[in-house]
Amino acid sequence: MSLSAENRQDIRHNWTLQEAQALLNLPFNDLLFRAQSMHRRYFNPNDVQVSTLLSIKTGACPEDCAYCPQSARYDTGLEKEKLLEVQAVIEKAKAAKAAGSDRFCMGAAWRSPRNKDMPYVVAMVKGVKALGLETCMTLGMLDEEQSQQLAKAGLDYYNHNLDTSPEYYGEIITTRTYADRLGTLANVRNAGMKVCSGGILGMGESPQDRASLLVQLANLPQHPDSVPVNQLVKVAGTPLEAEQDLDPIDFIRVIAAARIMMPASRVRLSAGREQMSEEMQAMCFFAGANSIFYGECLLTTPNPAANKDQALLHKLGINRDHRVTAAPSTLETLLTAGNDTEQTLFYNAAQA
Ligand code: SAM
Ligand code: DTB
Ligand code: SF4
Repeated sequence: MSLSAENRQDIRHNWTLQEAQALLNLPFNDLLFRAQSMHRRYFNPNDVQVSTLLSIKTGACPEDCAYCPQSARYDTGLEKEKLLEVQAVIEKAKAAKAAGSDRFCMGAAWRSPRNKDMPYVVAMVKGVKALGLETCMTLGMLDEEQSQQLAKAGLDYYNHNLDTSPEYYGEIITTRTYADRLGTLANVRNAGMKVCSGGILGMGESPQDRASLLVQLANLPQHPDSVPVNQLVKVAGTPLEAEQDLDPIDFIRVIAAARIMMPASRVRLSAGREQMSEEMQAMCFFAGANSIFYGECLLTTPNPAANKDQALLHKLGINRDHRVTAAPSTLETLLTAGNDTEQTLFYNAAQA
């Protein structure tokens, strides 16, 4: 069987809950072996993609997401900030580029952007892109027109997480529905932007909920180009402040299953790294995580210091991937068309 034919079979959109559960329940070594083998067919196993996050509008959000320090409904002591000036955002992006980031992600504590906010966020996208950085935004729900506006401005990625399974969702958020989230993802995709969508683990969900979230993500019309897997950052004042810790082994299992179910997507070891040991992060990279947030702050909570991350990556022999790679959505199109050019886009472990 040719490499392209094998790869075609890897990319599936018909995952069942039983299959996802069976993956998560494999003996740990079997699961990690399968995940690492899949990883090597699509990516250089020693590369991670590095993004920097900036909160462009902080706190006072009307939504009730139970995990979130930025909801106006919970007293988390967070100092709110209105939308930053465009130039201030561009300065932060310059610093991120100088520190070696490939992608600059801008997040706003909004339910959705108001139309009067759009010219400012459009200017931010244009300004950051002009620096030669990939751009990503997460601004809440988007309608078709807002998605078109951002795509036209040159926004590369839009982050909008499904967060958890459809079954557990109502325990976590009541102010927007799962269908709303899927609608935003469709608008983003239809406007031609790359989709970044994942979830949060450790919110009291069951193993079945974790499998069900993975099935939702993998069965989207196209796999998200990036899949952030966040570990809940427990913030005092939020309803989930005292949630029980998730077993690190169960977290790593989800990373591995995500790699197997969405082979060509970047799986991001996202929030929660500050609370993880180096060994746990190393296992996540082995399981197929190949993207991280870099820099001392996520949106409002701490992330490992840059020098600590540099030391960890150095110890593991992991390089930052500075190539702007073809999006998996493009790869999928090529594969479906049976076009041979994918040979040049894949990292071939056999020739490494
Ligand atoms: N307001 C927009 C929205 O919710 O779509 C964008 C910003 S919101 C902070 C982006 C994502 O951050 C959420 O969907 C959630 O997955 C993640 N997040 C927020 N608080 C978190 C926490 N305490 N721990 C882990 N992830 C968190
Ligand atoms: C995502 O999945 N994780 C990032 C990003 N998308 C925007 C956000 C994590 C936020 C963690 C809590 C905070 O710092 O406020
Ligand atoms: Fe608002 Fe986003 Fe936080 Fe939910 S996750 S409360 S929408 S900032």
